Amino acid sequence: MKHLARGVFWVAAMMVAGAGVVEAQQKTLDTVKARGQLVCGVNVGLAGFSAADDKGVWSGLDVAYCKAIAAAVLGDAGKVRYVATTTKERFTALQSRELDVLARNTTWTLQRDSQQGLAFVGVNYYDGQGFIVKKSAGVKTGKELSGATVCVQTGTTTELNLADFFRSNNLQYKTLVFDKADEALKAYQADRCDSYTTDASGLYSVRLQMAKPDEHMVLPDVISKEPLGPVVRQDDFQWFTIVKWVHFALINAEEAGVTQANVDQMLTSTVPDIKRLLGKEGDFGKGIGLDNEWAYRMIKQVGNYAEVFERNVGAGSRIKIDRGLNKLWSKGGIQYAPPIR
Ligand SMILES: N[C@@H](CCC(=O)N[C@@H](CS)C(=O)NCC(=O)O)C(=O)O
Repeated sequence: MKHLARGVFWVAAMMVAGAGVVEAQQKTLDTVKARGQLVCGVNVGLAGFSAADDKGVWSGLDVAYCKAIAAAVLGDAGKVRYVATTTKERFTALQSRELDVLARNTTWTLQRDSQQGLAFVGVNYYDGQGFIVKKSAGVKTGKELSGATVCVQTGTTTELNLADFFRSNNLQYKTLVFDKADEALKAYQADRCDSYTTDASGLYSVRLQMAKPDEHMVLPDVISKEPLGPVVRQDDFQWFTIVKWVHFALINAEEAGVTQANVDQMLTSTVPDIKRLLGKEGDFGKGIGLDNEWAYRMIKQVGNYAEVFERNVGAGSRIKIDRGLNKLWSKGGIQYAPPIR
């Protein structure tokens, strides 16, 4: 009897808890829809990833993810409010619900994915940490930086990897730590440090902003894995799934050859993968609380992953980063998305 009573109590408690979970799960989608706008946390300014022009118009690979989510969820890639976040502020801004999603060159690590109430949805850019030095210093590899002073930004994986690299190679070094990237860069350019270190993508991006880019070089060493990707809160599984599948659909669209330019013709495609992607077969939006045209809208308004990459950081951009690891798995890279079915 006692067991039965305990069992009934347990089931009732689970139902209450369950109701709470359902409520929390739907909250972000409902909030975004009611607001009519997605609030997307981005970098304060990292050309190619997220930067605002003099008219306040944002662009970049991470910004394209904000737009893709808005197109999928609200039907309009323009319905985004961008919140510039520094490395230090980014996680608190998301935890305190100031943001719906953080799309900001942020490295997926175990600590961030578990102990901060946050969850990474995937990797929109596979990166690794590098060093930039003045060519005049004659340094050719990371190990030759023994005894160097390195400028680095606080609150980053960069700072931690730097310590690992020098310690594991038994090299002496000093750091100058800054709150903001531009302060660190200024110090490097003013010769207060011998090298500036961050994600390689960041180095290519900031090199272009330097007075004389040709006087600096990125060393060949890649000292860490920096899988960068969008982040949401852990307490909303539905929203997590939506943002995750926005990312997967961008990759699947590239794989299927569906582009911003041909997406309308593709609506009549007989290829099953394309039919499912564009909502012409099946009911795949339903499971994530959307309609079946969510991916069509996203591709129509933003493009597929290749287009987003090339336009912002690849061949069609000023930065001209090689796709490298970010090529599709079928083309020698590691970008891979589960199928829509
Ligand atoms: N991926 C690394 C580094 C990300 C990062 O914030 N990098 C710097 C340098 S590229 C940055 O974006 N700084 C902009 C700022 O906050 O001023 C991480 O997640 O910790």
